[in-house]
Amino acid sequence: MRPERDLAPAEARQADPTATSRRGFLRIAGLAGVSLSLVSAARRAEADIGFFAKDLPDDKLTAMFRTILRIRWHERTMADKMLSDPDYRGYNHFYAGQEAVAAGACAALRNEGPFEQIDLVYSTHRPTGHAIAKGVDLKKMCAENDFRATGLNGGYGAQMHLSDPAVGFIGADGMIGPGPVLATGSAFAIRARGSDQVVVFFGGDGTYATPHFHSALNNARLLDLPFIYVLENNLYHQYAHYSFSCPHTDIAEAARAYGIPARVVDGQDVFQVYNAMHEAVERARAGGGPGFIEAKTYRYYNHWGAPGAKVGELGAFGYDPLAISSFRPERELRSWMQRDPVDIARATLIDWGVLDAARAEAIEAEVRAEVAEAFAWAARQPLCNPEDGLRHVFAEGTVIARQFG
Ligand SMILES: Cc1ncc(C[n+]2csc(CCOP(=O)(O)OP(=O)(O)O)c2C)c(N)n1
Repeated sequence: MRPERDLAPAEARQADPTATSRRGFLRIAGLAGVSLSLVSAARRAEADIGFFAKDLPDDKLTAMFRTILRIRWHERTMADKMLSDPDYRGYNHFYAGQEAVAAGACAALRNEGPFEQIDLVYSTHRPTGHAIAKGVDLKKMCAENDFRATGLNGGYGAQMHLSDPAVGFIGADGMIGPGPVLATGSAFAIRARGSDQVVVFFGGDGTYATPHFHSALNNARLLDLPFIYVLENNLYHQYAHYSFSCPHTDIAEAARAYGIPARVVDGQDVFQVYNAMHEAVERARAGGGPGFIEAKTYRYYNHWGAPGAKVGELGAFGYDPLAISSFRPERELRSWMQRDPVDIARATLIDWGVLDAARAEAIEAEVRAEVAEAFAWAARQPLCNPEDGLRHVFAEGTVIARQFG
């Protein structure tokens, strides 16, 4: 039996004592709504999605746990490097806290095989978790993030432009908006070719207020594309609560308005994410059109970089009314950390008899060693050549426009 878990961070339901302004009030109202919706949405999800994860073999379930850990230790190691190693060039929009979304969603995809058969993922400015879950080479990703010539993209792209088509990770994208339009175009091409691949776009709550969100969903439904929008609602876009730009408590409501089947899931529980994703992938692959999954989640670090973080510690804290790191109450962060995706996955697998505590600990030690080795390998690689930076930006040679050729 799965353990009964407290699905909502209790403190998130309490009023923020520092907030007296109208904006503060709106934020409290939004938080309260989100927490309540988290409870009801999670229960609804387990009740009617179908519980596909329970039928998976042990090694597949364990692989999801391992993916979460790989993302987590990549994040923590990178944060430590940024804070303590003056020779490290890498930067990150940290994904820690959201690991279960990438791990659960990508576990339901086809990730191995020829490019014409694997499922495709379009990512965001916060891509490292999606990349790891889709199966990019960890060493080459670490090298890319540190601008090394042997990195995934020759060291010219770094974190916000990671891409590895070999595993269907079409790539990160620093622009908020266009991603789902590109992904629906890709889904259109796939359907035109008669392939049964599906295309997934990961986007944040901040994508709701862009025209691309609505255009992509409209076209996906209109053309019944094999397209799945995984919306990671981590409550904030950059430094603003999503209630400032979205009238819905569940952004999934907007997808339903376009006629797209939409689920709201607890994004801290990898198996709930997997269940919803499995359902959407099966439907899209069979020609049943698009799907939308809103995963309620939270990020443990600041929007960008590691301000407020300390070496060896998870998360970024500190309340300074004048600093940009004060965009959210510290107690809110701490209450979300009590429902950590690593802890939830581990506890569930132990409860199901898939792992015991010793095996879970051994897996974590293996992952930590693997991540440490990836960063050490990357640090030994040659740097990319800054003079070549523009080489891959413009077409070289003569280009003849088709209509004149
Ligand atoms: C077109 C565009 N406008 C503004 C920005 C600056 N920007 C970077 S991240 C971000 C908010 C993203 O929020 P969300 O999609 O919720 O993702 P999160 O950062 O919360 O994971 C903004 C506005 C941008 N990258 N692109």
